Amino acid sequence: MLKRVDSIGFSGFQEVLLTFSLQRHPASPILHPEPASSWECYNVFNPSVIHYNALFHMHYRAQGLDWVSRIGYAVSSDGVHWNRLREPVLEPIDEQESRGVEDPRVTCIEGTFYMTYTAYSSAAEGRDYLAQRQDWDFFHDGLILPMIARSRNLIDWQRIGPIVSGEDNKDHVLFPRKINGRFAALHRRRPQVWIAFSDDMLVWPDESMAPIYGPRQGSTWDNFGVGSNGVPIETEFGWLSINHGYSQDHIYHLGVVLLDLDNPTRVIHRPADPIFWPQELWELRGDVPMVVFSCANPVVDGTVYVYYGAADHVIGLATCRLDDLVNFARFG
Ligand code: BMA
Repeated sequence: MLKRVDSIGFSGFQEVLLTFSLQRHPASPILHPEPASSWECYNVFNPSVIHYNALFHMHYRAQGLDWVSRIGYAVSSDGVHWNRLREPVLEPIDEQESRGVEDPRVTCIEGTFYMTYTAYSSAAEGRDYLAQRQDWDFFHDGLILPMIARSRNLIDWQRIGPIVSGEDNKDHVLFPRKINGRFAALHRRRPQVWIAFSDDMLVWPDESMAPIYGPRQGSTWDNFGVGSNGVPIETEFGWLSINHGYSQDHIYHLGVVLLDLDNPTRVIHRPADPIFWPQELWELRGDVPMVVFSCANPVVDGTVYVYYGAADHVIGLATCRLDDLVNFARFG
């Protein structure tokens, strides 16, 4: 369906997409659990993918016999067919990660790769902290930390530390460049998506943090929870940020929001409708049903590749033209 809108200047009218949805790649799901592996035999999901040196590089969350999440690595020339390493590239190293390292999001900033990931702990103080929280509505019984690690080669990772600690915070993702001279990250401080800034990636002062947007009352799909997905895409019209949302039914949908380039706390536009939701059997059923959860949206030759965990069990790919997504983000 097309909508006519006034365009800026004297160029008259332009037609833009009013409704929009990502298109599943016919090869999806593109990555399955590996039955012969102890650490990735149950689930592979929620991958990061970047396009670097003409190759697609995937870091994905995997669970095997011990149900602890680890991060595996795979590489591809076409973004569809993958060769994976036999061993994980990131595994828990201490108590604060004892239940797993989850949901990687990788970006390259000034020649260094950075991965944000969630550390999941079974620490007693975490349980105490959560037990005090009357509004804690989820299944976690441990403490989570929004971590950052860095790498020169995408394989060896050194931990930098968390953006914040002692709170329910995750879905953090770095912008691909500094904004006004500082590193910038989106993160989820329930129930809203926030921004944070840092001079050195180590310290993210609380004074620099600000809420941007949250669940929408009246919405049928994101009135209960929201969070950011992959690395924001820089466009001439603003930062295009794909996000996820759900309502009480816990069906995950993907949406999009356009943020101001210089001041990303300012929402330029946030279309009311989602751009993707579970429909295929392997999205509707799995380890956690009715979930499409994305941590990656690399743009290659004008196409946005949205990689996502489906039902926390396999990895799917859906695509669109960047121009179409930008139009939807501006006018949808
Ligand atoms: C979120 C995250 C994701 C997961 C999703 C659905 O809270 O933990 O890792 O895919 O729930 O289970």
